Amino acid sequence: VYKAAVFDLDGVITDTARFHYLAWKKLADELGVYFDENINERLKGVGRMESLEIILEKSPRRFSRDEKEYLAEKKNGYYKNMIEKITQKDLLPGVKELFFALKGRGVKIALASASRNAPTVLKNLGIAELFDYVVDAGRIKRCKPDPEIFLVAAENLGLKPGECVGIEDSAAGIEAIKRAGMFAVGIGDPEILKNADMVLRDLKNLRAILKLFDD
Ligand code: G16
Ligand code: MG
Repeated sequence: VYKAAVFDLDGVITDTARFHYLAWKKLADELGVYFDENINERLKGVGRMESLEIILEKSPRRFSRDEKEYLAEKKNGYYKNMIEKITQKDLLPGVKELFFALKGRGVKIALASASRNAPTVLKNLGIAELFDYVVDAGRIKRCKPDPEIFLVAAENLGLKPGECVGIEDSAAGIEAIKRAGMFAVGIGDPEILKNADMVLRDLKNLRAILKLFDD
């Protein structure tokens, strides 16, 4: 029987991908580098610097380490301005209901997001206090699909990975959950999330998820 739910942020709890896209797009336009929604798909769940590397693949110019740091910081500034406007209304359907149902069952809730801005986003969504543990993305060395972030979440909850359910919207995230040894719930397209143990369109299907914690 599972004792904790470990959530991804972007694409599961709220749609910050839209803001990441707009912030990267603004930077890419300034650099005169081609960037579109398809390239953006590759950035999901991937860290800030790794994302910048993917964007710069389309540039003929080479950038020094310092220039890259500067560009990543610039994008983060745009992103931070955008997430200031996030409120409760930006919670994806079913999230709040699921959190309260989990709390009612004594199930622990953790966050495994690659975003260093995750604490600000949780605060603005009004759900920060519902988490038992939020992984500090700045301390994670290897990004998803590496299992590190999920293993750190389990360890800090004082649980074995096998006692946790991981919830993700990206293929890399599902791979990370499986490699950590957790039960993987995919949210979104069953085709993209075929390695998950269970796939749901969204979190509105409370019963399917809660069943994992009731049995
Ligand atoms: C999120 C996004 C990624 C983003 C990463 C780092 O991961 O999906 O696109 O690059 O965080 O974000 P930041 O620049 O704010 O540190 P996740 O794990 O929440 O899906
Ligand atoms: Mg995600």
